[in-house]
Amino acid sequence: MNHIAPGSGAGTPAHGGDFDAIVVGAGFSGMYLLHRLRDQLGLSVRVLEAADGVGGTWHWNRYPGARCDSESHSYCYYFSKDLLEEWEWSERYPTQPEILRYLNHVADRFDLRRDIALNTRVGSARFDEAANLWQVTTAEGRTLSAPFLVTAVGCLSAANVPKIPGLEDFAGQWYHTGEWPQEGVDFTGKRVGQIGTGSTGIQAVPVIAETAGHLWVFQRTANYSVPAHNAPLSPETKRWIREHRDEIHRVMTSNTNGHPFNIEDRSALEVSEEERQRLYEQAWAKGGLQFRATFRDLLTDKTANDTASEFLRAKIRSIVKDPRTATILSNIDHPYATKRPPIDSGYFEAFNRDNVTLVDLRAAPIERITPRGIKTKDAEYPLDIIVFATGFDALTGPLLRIDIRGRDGRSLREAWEAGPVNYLGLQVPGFPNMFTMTGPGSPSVLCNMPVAIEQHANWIADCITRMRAKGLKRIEARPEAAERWVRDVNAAAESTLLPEAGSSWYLGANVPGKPRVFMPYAGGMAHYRAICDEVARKDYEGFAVSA
Ligand code: N01
Repeated sequence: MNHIAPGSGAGTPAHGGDFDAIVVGAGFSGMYLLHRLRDQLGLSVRVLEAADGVGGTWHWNRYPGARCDSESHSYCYYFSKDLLEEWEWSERYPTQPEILRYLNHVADRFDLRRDIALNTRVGSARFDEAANLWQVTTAEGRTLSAPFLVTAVGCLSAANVPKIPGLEDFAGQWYHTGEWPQEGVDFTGKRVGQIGTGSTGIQAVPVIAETAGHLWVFQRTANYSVPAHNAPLSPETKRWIREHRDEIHRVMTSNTNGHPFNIEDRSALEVSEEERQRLYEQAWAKGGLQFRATFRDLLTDKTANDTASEFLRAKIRSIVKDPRTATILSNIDHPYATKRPPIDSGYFEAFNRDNVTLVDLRAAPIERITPRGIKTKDAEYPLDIIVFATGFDALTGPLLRIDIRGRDGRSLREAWEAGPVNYLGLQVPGFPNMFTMTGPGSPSVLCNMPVAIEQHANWIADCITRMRAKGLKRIEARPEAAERWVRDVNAAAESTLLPEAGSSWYLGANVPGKPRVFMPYAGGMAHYRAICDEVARKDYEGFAVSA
């Protein structure tokens, strides 16, 4: 079946476009939005997906050790009770293959595939003002149209391969973790160099080390990590989760970060040193992202944060046996959790293996890649495989690699030259009827993603429903509302310690030339949800809605 063909099963819509809505991306966001718009609103929808399968992030990120940092019972859709009942997660933190199986199950269960065009990369999208239609053109040059365009392109989907001179001459193989080959990579006995020690690199190191002949980890910025303590879910835990679903969902949708735990309402500075250490030890033993919920002020008070940062540095020094390696790993230049905090399964322990060596790029930066390997200021490391765990052009990257043009042909790239101007992270002035799911200006990556995704999809679907009920055809963020929102996004970030991590991808600092703007909304998911609901209740205040 030609999934790209207009109007399959729905007839030609009255507005003259091929579909009522075009959605870009078939990950968590695009799939749920398709279900909402098609099955609950009765719209004709086409989802365009560059990959040869559904799953978005989880289709591409197949690197060794890839698993989610959100606990499995919270990293899933909650919109369908039946779906919740019939799917059982096997481990505390789900692996990439298990999440991908889940998303494929969702695609089948809700019969989504018939409206998803795979292997279809969107090259450009242009708003035709006279027709009130988005004209979306694929990389192969086919054009489809619809009054509504929704980008569900993910926050971390544009791989960032640093431009290190000489890569093209490297005689071995190289891979970026976010574009991992489906057939996998055999590291057995190989000399492997991994660049990058973010969440991804920290997951990959212990697994690559198991089979590699030798693994050199090239570290530019040292990072904190808390053990995941991953384990199979026991029958009792599974039962507990089943019996407490409503409560879990209530917690996830009423707190700051969308996780199934609340931040403790106590300051790190109001307890004794002994009590603080006891609480940190307890949190360390429990493991996971919950560590940062030990005290309410870890992200707002530097002195409070110092207590956590120092606890974690001491843990690194206690795990890593070689004192020099321990020093380099624990010499961390930013407060804990101001960069996305990783969780791990044996990361620091891996440096106690004979076949793992840490390379300190602060002391001797990479100069170039040679045909044989990586050359730093001090030495050349001969390698068979280079793994780039170097992150993404986050949040704006996936949108800007599409040539999106709004009214008067103005490009999104131009509109965002100084940073991602938007209103509620949902719309950009000058780009009518285009919604951005979990993009800059929304809690997105600061939240457990499925929670942020369901909130955005529901808000967008409700908005379209109300517009149709009133015979309204166009919605566009007002420039002054966007200006205010950008100020609010900046103020929210500045009321935390988050901007203190100078090289963070939250700030776009990891991509040379990218404007330095704190991109996600740090005011908390529950607060953000309340703002979005209030805007809708006030007849979409801040948007120009017209017939
Ligand atoms: O990417 P990152 P990531 N030379 O940008 C280094 C999500 N995620 O893929 O810090 C040398 O965090 C860079 O060094 P520095 C999660 O939200 C989720 O690890 O820039 N090094 C850094 O060490 C996460 O935050 C899960 O100095 C270079 C690393 O590469 C986000 O994805 C799992 C370099 C990049 O770290 C991104 O994580 C994994 C260069 N030229 C990831 N360029 C879940 O569990 C970059 N680096 C859901």
